[in-house]
Amino acid sequence: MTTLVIANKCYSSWSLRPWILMRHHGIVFVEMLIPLGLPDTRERILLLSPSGKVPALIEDGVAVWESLAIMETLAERRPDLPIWPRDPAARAHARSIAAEMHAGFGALRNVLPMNLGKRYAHRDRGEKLAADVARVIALWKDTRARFGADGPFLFGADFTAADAMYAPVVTRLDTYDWPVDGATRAYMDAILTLPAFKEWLSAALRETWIVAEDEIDEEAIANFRGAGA
Ligand SMILES: N[C@@H](CCC(=O)N[C@@H](CS)C(=O)NCC(=O)O)C(=O)O
Repeated sequence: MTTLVIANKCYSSWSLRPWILMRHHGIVFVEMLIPLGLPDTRERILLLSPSGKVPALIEDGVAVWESLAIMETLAERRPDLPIWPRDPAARAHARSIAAEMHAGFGALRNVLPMNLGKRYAHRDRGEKLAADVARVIALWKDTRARFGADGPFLFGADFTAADAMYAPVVTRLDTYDWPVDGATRAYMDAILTLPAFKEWLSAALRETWIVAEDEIDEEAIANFRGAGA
């Protein structure tokens, strides 16, 4: 049996990464959602994930935590699926950009928390954030130019672990109305219209939990919660 432990779909960007990869590739799993910010949240997560963080994958009694480790384990156990690109140079590049996301982009993650329920007007939110966003957009363009000719994703036709790693960034640029060029928008739309993403979003918008630390102190220009998708 395969279980994926996740947190709130509206806010948990790390949970979205393996979830969308697994759903897109048709990996059958049981989803266990532990809401963030409740009195028993930490205790419940610790029963399943030694780090006290989600996501965690539990397969045949073995727990794997950290989103990147989960994706590597899924790829190793299901070599038939194109979780990483088949071509060695593309695969090395995919691993590098996935690790870059996993380890970095602190300003992007702190200043623009994932919040699928709201939309905010674009404004200047600091140089560090602007530098992180510029790097992400440059990295997407470079990857697509080198490896993405045969489809809409970073490595072309297949939605890979690298796309899954950056899916929450796509939502952030959308939520915070970041002005982007047409090619970047086309990549974002490929992610935002993916059936697996639409399924996650629809569930996120039906959630009723509010996680205060992921709600920025600013008037939203749209609130989608409660409406479904
Ligand atoms: N580096 C970890 C980050 C995981 C993480 O920070 N998860 C958050 C939810 S998005 C969490 O579990 N928080 C638990 C809590 O705040 O109690 C990964 O890649 O999985």
